[in-house]
Amino acid sequence: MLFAQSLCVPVLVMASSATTKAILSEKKFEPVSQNERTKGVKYLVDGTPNLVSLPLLYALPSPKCPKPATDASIPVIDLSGLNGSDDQKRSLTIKEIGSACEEWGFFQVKNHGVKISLMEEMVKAVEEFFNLPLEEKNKYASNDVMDPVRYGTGLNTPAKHTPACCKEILGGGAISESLGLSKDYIERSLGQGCQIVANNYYPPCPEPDRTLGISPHSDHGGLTILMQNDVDGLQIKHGEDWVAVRYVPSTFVVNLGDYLEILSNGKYKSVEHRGVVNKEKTRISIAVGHGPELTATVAPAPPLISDNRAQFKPIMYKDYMKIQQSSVVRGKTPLEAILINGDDISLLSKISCSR
Ligand SMILES: O=C(O)CCC(=O)C(=O)O
Repeated sequence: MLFAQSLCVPVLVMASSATTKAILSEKKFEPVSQNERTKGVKYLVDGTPNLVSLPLLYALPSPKCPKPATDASIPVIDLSGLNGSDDQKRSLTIKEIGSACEEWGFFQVKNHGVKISLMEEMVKAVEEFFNLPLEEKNKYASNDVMDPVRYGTGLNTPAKHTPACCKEILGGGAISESLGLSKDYIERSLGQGCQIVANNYYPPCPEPDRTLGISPHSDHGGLTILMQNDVDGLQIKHGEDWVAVRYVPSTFVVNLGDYLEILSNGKYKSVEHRGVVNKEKTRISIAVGHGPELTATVAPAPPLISDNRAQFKPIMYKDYMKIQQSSVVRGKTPLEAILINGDDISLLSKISCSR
């Protein structure tokens, strides 16, 4: 089973910014203290049946509030084209994946081989977890990035192994081949691999336009595979626009992380994305990130460096993850920090290198 062996990292995410520039509506809401905040937004929403305004702690300054997203469709790719003996179909599918990686950094996959009933059970299990009493969930509370199971606000944790669906796309060689690399290049570079499962729960929000479920960020790993309940909320950066990714039943959303942007020497993009919330429905998403071993060196693949022009400095994956996971560093700043011609290399000096 694809996700059964994954270590589960329950994550309760709401706006990660605690900015206090906001106007409250007529019903004055009690200010939420940092201590209350650690109980999470579900606790807040469950305990306040008539919540009509957003607590200040969660409100973003207006330039950061989400504007309506552009409606465009990211490619939906039929993975059945990678199986079987039809070489033409296979190379067409690889081409489609390559174009999606280059143009969008995101795509959706259908006919991925994972049972729909299993996907539904996963979402249900996450919902059941979040419906547990706070004391139960708090047994998993931790701020240590390396803990195998963690519950809290905006967390990620590594575990070994690269499951089947990811192997189908990575190990099946489609992305390696689309880059002109040998079929097993990326799989070999991942070694034993490192997997992170983030289970996100976004309760309904009385003022969705004044906050975000999850702030803009790119992922640090190779590929992230995301499933969700039938509630929209994911948005991705495309050029200057935020584009809404519409829920397509039975599909996974796949996106490239920084590791693949670096390995491809910038040809493929690890695209910023964010989660918006809505007034009516709870949204659940399960993001499974796959990266290399923690001690792997992340660097452009030598066959993709022409004229000695590597775009990124090599860095140990573990160290990269540490910067990326820092709560103050958002968006694509961590990747920019290792750009060879980038302006800001100051972040690198802040990394405590564990070699
Ligand atoms: O909920 C989503 O759609 C996005 C989740 C995400 O980006 C993450 O967990 O890192």
